Amino acid sequence: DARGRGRYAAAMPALRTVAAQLLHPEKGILAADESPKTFGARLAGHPNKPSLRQTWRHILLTMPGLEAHISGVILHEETFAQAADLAAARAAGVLLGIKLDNGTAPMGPKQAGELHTRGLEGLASRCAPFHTQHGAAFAKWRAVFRVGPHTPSKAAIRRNAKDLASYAAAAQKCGLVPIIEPEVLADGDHDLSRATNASVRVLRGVFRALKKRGDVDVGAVLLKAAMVTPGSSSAVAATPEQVANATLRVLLGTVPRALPGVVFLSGGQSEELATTHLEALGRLAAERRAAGKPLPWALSFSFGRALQASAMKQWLAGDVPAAQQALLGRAAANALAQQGRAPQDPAAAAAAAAAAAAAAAAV
Ligand code: 5MM
Repeated sequence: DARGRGRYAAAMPALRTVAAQLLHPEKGILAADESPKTFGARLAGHPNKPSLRQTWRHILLTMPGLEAHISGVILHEETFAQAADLAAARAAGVLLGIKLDNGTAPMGPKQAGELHTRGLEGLASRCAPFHTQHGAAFAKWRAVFRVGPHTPSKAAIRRNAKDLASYAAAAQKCGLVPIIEPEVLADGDHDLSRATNASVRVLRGVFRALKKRGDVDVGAVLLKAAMVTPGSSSAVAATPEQVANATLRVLLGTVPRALPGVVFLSGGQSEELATTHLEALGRLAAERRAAGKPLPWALSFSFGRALQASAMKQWLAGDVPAAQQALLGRAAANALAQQGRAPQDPAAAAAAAAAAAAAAAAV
């Protein structure tokens, strides 16, 4: 009813407060919004049944201790049918996010191989109930860009940037903090400088489109970005320091100071490598702070695969407590990494052990 619908809206803090909550210095965002197809690709041959996806999301949302290092969970629309699980996460203080994009489609013959993101049609009315009826606090929209000799093209950047900005405006009007995710893919054999160049062009386009609209509060938007790395099949590797330096240079040259935070996706990196890269970024941020030149925005993580991979493996092998410990362990390690602290630190190791013990005691 109308009173029920208004309840969450009235209880929900202002958008900038939600953004700050998501950017808690010791927490990050869990991306558990895989579409059914993507989820199937993670199942190592297990049949991709809705009940299986439901069980996994139940495990995630009701995990004891999740809130220690997870500020919010991004969910696919199908999980919003799991009212009790959503309520459990909310009660633990974990914010809920809704993936509002409807996946990608080809741009057209002139931009062969390039994609745009679907879902703008009817978005204004589609997004409202997630906030008013289900208590979602934030949203996500992902666009993808392939790096190649002629891509990302100007047309692909223009189209996706404009659509990301339209989505951001619609989400804020619905009472949701928009996470904009213009993902520069790691697929390919390009080097670090080509990745840098593509990332700069994409992010410039996105923030230009947001500015041009004029109706988006950038102070209540989060950027979900790929770390700037050589392509996953590149012959030349980069050190974590090179990745962190390139990533930070790109962000400093493109992201407005008013934006509260940048959260990184893992983009197919292993759990360990994603954490190592995040730690190098955290160290650079800490060095700048110590030198009196702090970054204008918070840095955090919004990993999908790099938080869930080991945990899913344990779950599929039938060991739910081990799955919980794996996920909480990754979250704890990344929470330290974003502050530039290594899990090998004695204090860090103690914190991770305590988290694992708490998880074991709770199951
Ligand atoms: C978790 O997967 C998200 C949804 O992907 P599809 O729409 O392709 O099913 C995806 O947007 C994800 O949040 C990001 O790619 C980050 O995940 P990774 O695994 O790269 O950290």
